[in-house]
Amino acid sequence: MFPREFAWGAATAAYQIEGGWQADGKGPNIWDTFCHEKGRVFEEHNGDVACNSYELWEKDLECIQQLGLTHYRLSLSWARLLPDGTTSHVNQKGVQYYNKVIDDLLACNVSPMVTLYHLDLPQALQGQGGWKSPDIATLFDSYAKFCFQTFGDRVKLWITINEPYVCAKLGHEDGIHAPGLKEPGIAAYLVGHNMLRAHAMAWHSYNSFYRTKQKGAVSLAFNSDWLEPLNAGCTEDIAATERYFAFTLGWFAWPVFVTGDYPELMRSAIDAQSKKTGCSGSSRLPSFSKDEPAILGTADFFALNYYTSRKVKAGGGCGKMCMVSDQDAEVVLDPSWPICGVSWLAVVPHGLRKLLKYIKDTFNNPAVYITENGFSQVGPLQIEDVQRSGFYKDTILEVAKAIQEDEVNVRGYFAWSLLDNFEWADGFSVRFGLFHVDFADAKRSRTIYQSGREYAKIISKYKCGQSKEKTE
Ligand code: GBH
Repeated sequence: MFPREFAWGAATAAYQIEGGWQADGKGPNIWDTFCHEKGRVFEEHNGDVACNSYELWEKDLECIQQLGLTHYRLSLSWARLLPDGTTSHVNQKGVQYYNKVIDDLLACNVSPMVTLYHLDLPQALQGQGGWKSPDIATLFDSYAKFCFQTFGDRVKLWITINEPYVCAKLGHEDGIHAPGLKEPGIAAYLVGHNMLRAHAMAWHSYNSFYRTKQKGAVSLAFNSDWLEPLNAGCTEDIAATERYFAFTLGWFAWPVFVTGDYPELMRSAIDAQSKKTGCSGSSRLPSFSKDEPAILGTADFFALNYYTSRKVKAGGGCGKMCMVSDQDAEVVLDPSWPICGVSWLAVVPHGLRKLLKYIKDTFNNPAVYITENGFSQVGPLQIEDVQRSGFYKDTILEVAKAIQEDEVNVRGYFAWSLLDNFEWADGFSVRFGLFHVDFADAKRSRTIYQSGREYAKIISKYKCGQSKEKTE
């Protein structure tokens, strides 16, 4: 049912779990700063301690083993390794921490997938303009080379940047993520552009200097919803859906997988809008320079974070869950797709299968890792989280169908998340873990949810292609 080498994983991110925000020479990052400002995050929560994985890594490893994972996706804290963001000073304590994590995983037969950047820019680099500054690309490239050099003998799966869309839009347009900028229609495009440049440089560095020896694979992780026109027969809704795809997944996946440049729909809309509103004739969407490393072909696999599905309706302007002002489409929630947990997450397992097929057809049948997928609980805590258990069962069945019936080349599935953790602007009020974490307890004790037991069952059933149907 699943290929023999299929990766069964769970994912986390440094700022969301580690804590130790000032431990052993770590530098501050933009989430440290953001959370310490009043009114940014739910009830002024912060990641100062979080799950305290910086001190409690061994507890995380026990959770990983209890689930029977073959892979674990973690992210590195840039400022823990390079406190001011540059390689002029390396924090050896940070190197030791990640060395131990990686070595412990391998000793337990678990392969690490390592993300270099999951929203936590060193504060010192934000002071120099952060992702809005073109210089960030070479700074990121140096950091990436440092990581390949230091950990690449053991890490074979790399994600450069997690969800450039989220960083660009939520951090620089909506201001609900760090660094909290609200510069609609301008900053997000600049940031997205520099993230693509940074990613491409890092991929080329790996390709030129490390690939032959280390034999790993490098990509970047896109977030995408599955999108359908509200009225299947309505041409305007169909066009609005295409625009919506272009302005979200296409914004980043098109340059990397299809043309080396932005989707035409995005380019033409932003160019036209820029002209109309002044901007001295130049487009708010930057152009790639021919003198820099090419963007096209800079992904060795397709990494997808999937959470939810949406119906799209034409011409509504922009709602809360919609892209930059240039996009012009309205998203509606289909009442048959229930919202559970957080307000943005309609639970639609079959949307994942459809999205996988769309990716196969649109991006030339790449190898795909589902690098995040999950569903949260809010409010009264349920350790016996029946609904979430069912969600994992249903979703993994959809992945199986995508592989078997649609012949999508899916290589792995990572549940978000191993642990309840710091859920960005929602603080600790939203729980995505397979393990419950008691944030009132100094020991941050971890307890498996029913959904965690369910996932462990699924893994043991399918691991190593040993499903009963196939082997007997
Ligand atoms: C992932 O993003 C992140 O990679 C991960 O760190 C995070 O913990 C996980 O999701 C769960 O949230 O509030 O209406 O503006 C998923 C993509 C895009 C989903 C932005 C939430 C916010 C919608 N996210 N979206 S709204």
